[in-house]
Amino acid sequence: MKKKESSNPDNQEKSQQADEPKIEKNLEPFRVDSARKQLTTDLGIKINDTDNSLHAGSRGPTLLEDFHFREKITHFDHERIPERVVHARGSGAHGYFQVYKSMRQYTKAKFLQDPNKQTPVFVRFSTVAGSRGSSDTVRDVRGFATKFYTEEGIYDLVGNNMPVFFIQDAIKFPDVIHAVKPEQDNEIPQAASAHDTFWDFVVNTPETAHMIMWLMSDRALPRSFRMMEGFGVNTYRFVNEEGKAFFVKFHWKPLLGVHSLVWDEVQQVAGKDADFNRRDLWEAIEGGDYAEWEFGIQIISQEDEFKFDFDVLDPTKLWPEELVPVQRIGKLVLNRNPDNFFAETEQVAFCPGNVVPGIDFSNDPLLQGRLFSYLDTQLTRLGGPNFTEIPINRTLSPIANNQRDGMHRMTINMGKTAYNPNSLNNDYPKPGLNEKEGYVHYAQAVNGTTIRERSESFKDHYSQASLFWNSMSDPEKQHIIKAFQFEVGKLNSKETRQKVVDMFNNVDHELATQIAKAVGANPPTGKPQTPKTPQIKASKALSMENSVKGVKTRKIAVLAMDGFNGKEFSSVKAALEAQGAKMEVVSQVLGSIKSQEGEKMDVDKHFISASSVLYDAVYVPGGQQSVDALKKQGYVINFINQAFKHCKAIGATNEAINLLVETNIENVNLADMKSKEVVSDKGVVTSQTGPTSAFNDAFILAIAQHRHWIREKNENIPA
Ligand code: HDD
Repeated sequence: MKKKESSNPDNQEKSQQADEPKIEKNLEPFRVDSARKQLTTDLGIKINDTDNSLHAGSRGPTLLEDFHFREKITHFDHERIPERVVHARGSGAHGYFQVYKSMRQYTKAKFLQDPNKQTPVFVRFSTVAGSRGSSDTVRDVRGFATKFYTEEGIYDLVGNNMPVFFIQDAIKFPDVIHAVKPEQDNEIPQAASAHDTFWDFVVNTPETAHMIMWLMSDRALPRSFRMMEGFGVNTYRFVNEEGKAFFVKFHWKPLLGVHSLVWDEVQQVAGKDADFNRRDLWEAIEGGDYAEWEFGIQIISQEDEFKFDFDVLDPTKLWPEELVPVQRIGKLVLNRNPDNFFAETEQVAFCPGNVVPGIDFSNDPLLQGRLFSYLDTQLTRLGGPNFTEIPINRTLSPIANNQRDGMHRMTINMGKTAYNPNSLNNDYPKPGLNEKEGYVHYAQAVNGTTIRERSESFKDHYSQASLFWNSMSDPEKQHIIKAFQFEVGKLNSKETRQKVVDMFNNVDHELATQIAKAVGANPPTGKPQTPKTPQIKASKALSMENSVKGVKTRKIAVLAMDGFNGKEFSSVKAALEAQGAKMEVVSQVLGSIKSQEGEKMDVDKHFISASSVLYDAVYVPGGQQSVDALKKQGYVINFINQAFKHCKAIGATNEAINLLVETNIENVNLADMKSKEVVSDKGVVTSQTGPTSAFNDAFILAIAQHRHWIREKNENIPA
């Protein structure tokens, strides 16, 4: 049975238009729906009882001849495949990509030529260090891997949500991963970088400095995959029809802006909802709120290769957008959830080496090593060389070659020959049948002696780490300091703690001083390594404060009990939902509550299962009876305290203002709130007479701010 993009019928028309052309062609023959079918074995034998194995007498031994039992257990015993060695935990979705205008100036890649053409894609987001069952909200890099099913074959863009990487040469990848993964003696800690081996590696590997700054920033705690940037990280080449090449870096820019959670919050979310990011993506797509990004490219001509104060081949460096602007050239839309997690999200296999004509590699030594690793690891994970025949990995283009046999081979290759050159089959499949269409590697002049050596131009490890620091807003800087204080504070080795302080003194003296203060280390005394004079001092594009803001798809909890003011609730709900926000009614028990006007309203979550950390904002409608009941609940006081502590918008109307008085929120003008019509102070928005359009507008504006960091100046909230 064909499943629509979303199970919500309202979205189906939109989805069908958006989804052309599909990879249905690949997936449809394999979809099996068991509705109204009798249970059978894998061999098609109909089965009448799957609850009792075959015994010799109802209390006797089980008989080996019970083929249904044997098959069922055997299949179960072999259900697991090895999890990915990194990026084990992931979530995927289908969609399409569409270019805005032809990119023929830079590349001949066909999927980047025609603005009327939609190329199907499958995207997998992931964390890096944790196992498959680990929590979504951990401090980590996020993977952002896109498979384009182009007319010229599969193109994979295997990126992350941070534009740089820990190391410059792929040969160190096993080292950095062994260091960050749980320690080898006790396999502790899960999905966390806050432990001795990781930081031991860091202090011994100065090239990690820039990436560590990103990892300690809130970029490592995304609010949603839908609110995350993506970066190809490595430098690739575009090659146009004339054979001219350009260096290119790839970007994904989320239309909802880039937004993150806060550290205190993510630790709680990990327990309350380990699937927080996965659920967010799934529910958004099911509800018709498709996830959208613009595709960006940065181009440096080959003639300008040496014009910058960084080496364009160094993957620990970004290309500041102020120096090399990002051109937004197309759009990615994710509009369909997978039908089966294992068949699609788990079995999908990406490789940065999968490119189409018009896209080529640079000599970036990290990229070069990646070209080997992905295929290699997939041979083990997916059981041999035929994993490109697994439906999710199959190209939409015709395949003809002499590759044969192997585990799980599905294709029945016809004829006698499986070699070139051949006369028996007129040399088919013929290489170069159509010269124009074949992949031709860029004709790069290569010259050098065999040597294990890092280029001198790769040796400045601190300038861009400082650039990142200098580009942060004050709250972002404070979060980075706190992240270091937490991570380094977890280290058993005092020596490593000191080395972190000394190393990051090269990035910023104040940063290092603040780390030292919290972790029992000596203040940094060493002279910072003098970075080069940077071409720019700060980059606006690096701070999330400058990102797009809005309330679309934001989740707002409504705290209410019997006797709440139904009119007020309806007014706020209508205003917020008109902007695309989602509201959930949270009350003491599930079922329904009655408004003071006598109308029933369904409760979405009860106090036992809902938590402030799972929402973007909270609204409390008036209604004396409801507010009096809420006041008596420690849960409710804690909910509001936490929302306040995590700097989220809080709205209260009419009698509900008195509930705020019972909480520990501080430094907002409660006196004004009790006496004035509409007050909006540090993200707390109130209206004495119930919601008016002025209240609704102010509350929407407060939610759209994402967070009100100014409140962090006060840390005394007991939540
Ligand atoms: Fe990698 C998976 C991204 C460097 C080796 N990598 C993997 C995935 C992403 C990235 C998103 C998950 C794909 C999926 O969802 O299935 N990796 C990156 C980025 C890098 C990077 C952006 C730096 C630019 N990776 C990197 C290096 C190596 C690898 C230097 C090895 C030399 N990566 C792998 C791997 C994985 C992988 C071991 C594990 C599972 C897989 O490939 O299929 O081959």
